[in-house]
Order: sequence, then C-alpha cells, then structure tokens
Amino acid sequence: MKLPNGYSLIEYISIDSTNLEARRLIQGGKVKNNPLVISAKSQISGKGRLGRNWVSLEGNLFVSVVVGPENRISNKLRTTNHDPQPSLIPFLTATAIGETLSNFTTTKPLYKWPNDVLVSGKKISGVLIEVIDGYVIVGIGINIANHPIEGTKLPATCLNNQAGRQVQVEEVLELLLYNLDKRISNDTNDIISEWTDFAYGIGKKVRVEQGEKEIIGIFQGIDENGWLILETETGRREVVLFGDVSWI
Ligand code: BT5
Repeated sequence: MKLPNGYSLIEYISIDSTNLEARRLIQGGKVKNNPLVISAKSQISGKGRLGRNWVSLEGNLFVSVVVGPENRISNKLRTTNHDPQPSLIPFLTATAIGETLSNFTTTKPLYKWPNDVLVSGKKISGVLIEVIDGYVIVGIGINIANHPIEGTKLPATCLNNQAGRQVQVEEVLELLLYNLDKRISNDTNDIISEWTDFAYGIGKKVRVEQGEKEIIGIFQGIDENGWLILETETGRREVVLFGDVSWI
C-alpha cells in the first residue's frame, strides 16, 4: 500500500482497539516517527465516543492515525493555551472520509454533527479523536463489507451496499490517508466551510440531547471550535459543545 510521504504503518491481524493500541504506543514511548498509521483487519472491542461501542464487523476498516505535537495538524489548530486544539479535527477527518467514499458511491456522503458520516441517511463511518501526551489519535471506522443490522441509534450501512460492488479495504485506506494528509494543513475556515457545505440539517429545527437535558432550535452551523450554533425559539443564540442531534 502506498502511504503519504513520511508516514509509517503498523498492521495487526487482530487487536482490541486501534485507538487503545495507539495510546499504549504513545505512553510506552514507542512512537518514533509520525504520522503513524495503526490498522487492524479485525477489532475486538472497538470504541465509540463517550464510552460507547463501535461494532467492528469482519471486512471493515479500522484505523488510528497518530500525529505528534510537532506536526502541522496540531500547530494549525493550536489555541492560546498551548495545547493542541483537537476540536476541529473530527470535521477535517469527516470531510476526508466523505471525499474518499465519494469515489465509490453515486450518493454524496453527508456529515452529521459532530463526527458522523452518513450515506443515504445511514451511518457508514465514525470518528474518535483522543489526545494523549500532546499526540492526536485520529480513530476512524468505516463499514465496508458489513454493518450492524439493529441496535444502533441511527440505521447503518456499508460501502459495498452503496457502491454495488466489493471494495477492497486497502483501496479505501490508501485513499483515506491521502485525503486526510492533504487536509492536515487546512486552516480553520477551510475546514468549517468544507464541512458545512455537506452538513445535514443546516437551517432546520433540531433537538440536541445532553443526557437528561435537551435543547431545541434552528441549526445555524458551527463556530471556529466546531461547536454547534443553535437559534432557540426565543431568538437567542446558543452554542452547544456536545450532545446527540436529531431532526424534528
Ligand atoms: C463513533 O462514536 O462513531 C466513533 C467510532 C470510531 C471507531 C474507530 S474504529 C478504529 C478506532 N479504534 C477504535 O476503537 N475506535 C475507532 P459515536 O459517535 O459514539 O457512535 C457510536 C454509536 O454508533 C453506537 O452507540 C451505535 O449507535 C452506532 N454504531 C456502533 N457501531 C456502528 C457501526 N459499525 N456502524 C454504524 N453505527 C454504529
């Protein structure tokens, strides 16, 4: 497989979670060169956000890209507190996934705040970003050959169904890394506008669930942190940092 310049790759047949492996390598001081790509053919306990699971079925893509603190991805998104600002990375990653999947599907992938990629209204991919010791871990799962049939909040789909043919995981991974790498030095405005162009539900009424709490309003877009901007019924502007969005 062809990697972008300067990247290295570790491939596993089977692993608990590529994000967990990335964390172990960082904490063990074993990331000598980065970006480092960690991919696995099968994943036993895939992780979603907020302690949720990522159903990791055979024939799908599981990858984590580790980017060091000295790298452009961190520098470009750095805030005044000197920590890498990873809050826009899910959006940059989603658009890289979107462009990759567009090569195989006729239906344009759309983005659902904060980190989902949907095709035909169904979730095909998820992104889990973690920051460990200044390293950013970009975890990406894409359903290629299989998808969960039930038990997910949104209906799920996989690339083979959308493409109408058997797509090779390596083919998708190679393109994905290329599309991710070419966006790494994008600035805030590029990231936001590319995501917003194909975001689900801008201008529509949405419900954001935050545990017990819910906020309802018109989805206006995202701000420079990737936070969701809502206009509530009273005309007030609310900025939402986290939550699950649904359209009403
Ligand atoms: C995500 O979380 O969507 C992030 C998923 C990231 C997975 C990758 S795989 C490589 C790397 N290593 C890891 O261990 N993780 C990353 P979240 O937004 O919390 O969505 C999780 C929710 O999506 C679940 O609660 C289900 O409702 C649904 N879901 C789980 N597995 C799915 C699948 N395969 N396809 C579609 N939906 C799924």
